Amino acid sequence: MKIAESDLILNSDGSIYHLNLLPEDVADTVITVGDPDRVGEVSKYFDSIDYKKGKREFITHTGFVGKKRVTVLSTGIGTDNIDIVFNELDALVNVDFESRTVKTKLKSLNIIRVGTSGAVQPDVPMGTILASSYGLGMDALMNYYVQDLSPDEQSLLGELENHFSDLKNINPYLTAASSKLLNTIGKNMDKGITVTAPGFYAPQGRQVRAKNAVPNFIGLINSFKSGDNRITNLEMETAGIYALAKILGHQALSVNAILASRVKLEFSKEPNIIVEKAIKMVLESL
Ligand code: R1P
Repeated sequence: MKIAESDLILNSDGSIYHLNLLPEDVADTVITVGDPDRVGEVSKYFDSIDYKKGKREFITHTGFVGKKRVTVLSTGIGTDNIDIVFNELDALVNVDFESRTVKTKLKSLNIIRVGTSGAVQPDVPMGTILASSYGLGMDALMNYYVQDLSPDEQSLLGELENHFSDLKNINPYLTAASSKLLNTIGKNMDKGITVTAPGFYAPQGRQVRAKNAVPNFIGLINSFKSGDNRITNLEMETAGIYALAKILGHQALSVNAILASRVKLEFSKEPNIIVEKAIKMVLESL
């Protein structure tokens, strides 16, 4: 079936609408970062950079780490941006732009987020590099897609829904990490469920001036326990990344540089050093 020009928008040079990339610009291994300035912090470790492209907050560098071709791309903040980045990345590799049809042989990308995050457990200190075993979305993105859960995801989500039943008008969604990437890149990292919030302040339990509708949000999320599963950290992209990657047939892992302890009420004095550590751990494990 032909995909409409209004549904898959291409620029006049044939590149995809927001990412501004051509199909040949995407490597099979993609590192996503939130901050556009972090793209160069990753690609400075590349052995060579083939090109740099970008539009809006979506900056891309593609090059080589040893013999492996790697793309690093910034997503900006939030799952609304993840919707754009993941649909466009997938179209770049799995849609024939000439015929506007889905290719018969689909490609599965390895996608690794290197992002920042706050810990919600007292025994996860600042400086930890944590791989998300699951992404639990508190945002609305997955109300718009059909998701097919594994029995394991279904059962854990049921327990989480019970735990969060007092939260009104929130329809949480859950997706597991790629077990392949969790057991390789995430092998020597701490692990836990990552909560993806639809904002930075009250949606993550922060109180500045506006009054919070959910009292003791951090206590609510860090008190969930099911076997070895507990919620370890909060950020704004992982659940959307895991859910869309799975729907589209890609492997995804979210690696979190823990910059804050939300229980000890502290923020790191050396955030760049922690992010650097996460970048190096990921690049060395590719
Ligand atoms: C908020 O400051 C941003 O930082 C975290 C959150 O997920 C959100 O995007 O990740 P990044 O540092 O990767 O952007």
